[in-house]
Amino acid sequence: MKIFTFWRSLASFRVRIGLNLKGLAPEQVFVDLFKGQHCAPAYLAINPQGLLPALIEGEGPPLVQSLAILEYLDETHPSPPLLPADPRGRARARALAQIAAGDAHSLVTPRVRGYLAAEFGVDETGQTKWAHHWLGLGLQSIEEHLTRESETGLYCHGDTVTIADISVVSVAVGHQLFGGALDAYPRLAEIIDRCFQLEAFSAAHPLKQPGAP
Ligand SMILES: N[C@@H](CCC(=O)N[C@@H](CS)C(=O)NCC(=O)O)C(=O)O
Repeated sequence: MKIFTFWRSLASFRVRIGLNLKGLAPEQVFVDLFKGQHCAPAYLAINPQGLLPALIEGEGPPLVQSLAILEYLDETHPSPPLLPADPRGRARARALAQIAAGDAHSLVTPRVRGYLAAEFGVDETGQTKWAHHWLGLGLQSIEEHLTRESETGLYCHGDTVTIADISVVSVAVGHQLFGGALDAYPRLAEIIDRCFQLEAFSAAHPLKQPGAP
């Protein structure tokens, strides 16, 4: 198994957590987003979308999209499960994961910020403001779900880690990397702290990866 990853990639961070939880340690290939290596033909041959991460395992095309990869890992390595046992629970965990990974994270990736700069002249301060806005909106809606819904437990859904925690942690850390704080989201912050008590989460943190400042 081989993962294409980069320290600053939040989507790769999600997959690193999943791999750690499953006790898997694939070979890592580092693709430097800051040097544009994800746009080079060698990486586009792996993932035509030019986004990290990608996972190669066995036969078939590389696996892409962090949430799809996490679900693949969960199906192929069922213990510990990353999804609740019941359909309603799975829908809730997936929804929280998508608010974070889809609706929030997707709006602050390098290609989006690069387009804002190139097409609309948005400087770094403006880009950071943009990131705080969209990540903050995502975190705020997750906080509302966590506080209103009795399904929230020690973690985002019940008392065991699910893909919801993995996704929410990735976006909360992304917010911090943009200089944001989590004080406005106390329930979420408490769950993030609990997650980072687990080695699978703490070892996967972007700032602990090779190449991180
Ligand atoms: N929805 C995708 C997002 C993938 C993604 O945007 N990856 C970022 C790094 S976190 C990337 O490679 N960005 C390159 C760019 O924006 O140019 C996933 O969850 O895998």
